[in-house]
Amino acid sequence: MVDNNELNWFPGHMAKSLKKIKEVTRFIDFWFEIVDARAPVSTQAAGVYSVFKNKPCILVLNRYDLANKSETDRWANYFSEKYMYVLKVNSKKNINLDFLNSINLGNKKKFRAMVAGVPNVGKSSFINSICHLKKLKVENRAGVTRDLSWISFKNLEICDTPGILPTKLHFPSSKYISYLGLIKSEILDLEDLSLNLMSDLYKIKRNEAVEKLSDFARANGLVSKGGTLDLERASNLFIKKFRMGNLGRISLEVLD
Ligand SMILES: Nc1nc2c(ncn2[C@@H]2O[C@H](COP(=O)(O)OP(=O)(O)OP(=O)(O)O)[C@@H](O)[C@H]2O)c(=O)[nH]1
Ligand SMILES: [Mg+2]
Repeated sequence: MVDNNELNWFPGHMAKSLKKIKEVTRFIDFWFEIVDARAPVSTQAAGVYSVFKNKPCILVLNRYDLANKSETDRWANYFSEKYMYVLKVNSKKNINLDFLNSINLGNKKKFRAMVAGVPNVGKSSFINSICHLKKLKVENRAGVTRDLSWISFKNLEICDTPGILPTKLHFPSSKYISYLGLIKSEILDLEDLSLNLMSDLYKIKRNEAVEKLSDFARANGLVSKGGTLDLERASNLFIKKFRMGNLGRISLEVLD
């Protein structure tokens, strides 16, 4: 539900998955925390932190291809003190596992790792890309992976997990998670979301955003037979363009 800038989407499968993740953590050597490079703080998997206790963590700044380059470099530098390793990746392309050689993981011959993060952030894509296969189901909507599943590749056994959100998302994380499509779209008012997104991206007031959305509808031929502008379709298209990077490489969260 959307309420005073707070979002609440914690369906039963998330609670169940969190329990299962907790049961498996003692078997793993380290975990990958996947965040969206465009809002790396708001997309941290706050809800799952505690279950990993003190397990070493590699932070994955995913969708680097959609985020501002220099802002992401600054974030990587910022996080490098807090994490065992920080990766900037585009999980739609294959990723070389050589980075593991530069991390001190002890003398084990095989490692077990787990991937965790909020829904739709690219967890399954990341595993597919480091294992150079397309085994795990990937789709552009929140809630695709519903259970834990293990994949073996070289000296790594890696576990994919369903996306988990905190039980309550507060502002501004709720806003960024919505902009990025990391929550079930059915609970969002997309017209309102597109106007807020326009206000934020172009630093304009709400009434100016309403004008801009109308201009956008006109420019994209989104006019109904009677001649009225189809603002619903315009909102959907604007949000889609932003999420796919068609408006450029944009970071929502930047370091001061
Ligand atoms: N441009 C771009 N798209 C990505 C990247 N990583 C993932 N995607 C896309 O993001 C969408 C979601 O990817 P998934 O791997 O299914 O995300 P997930 O975190 O496993 O999602 P759930 O299982 O629903 O929690 C898909 O359309 C992917 O193609 C990336 O680095 N760059
Ligand atoms: Mg998945």
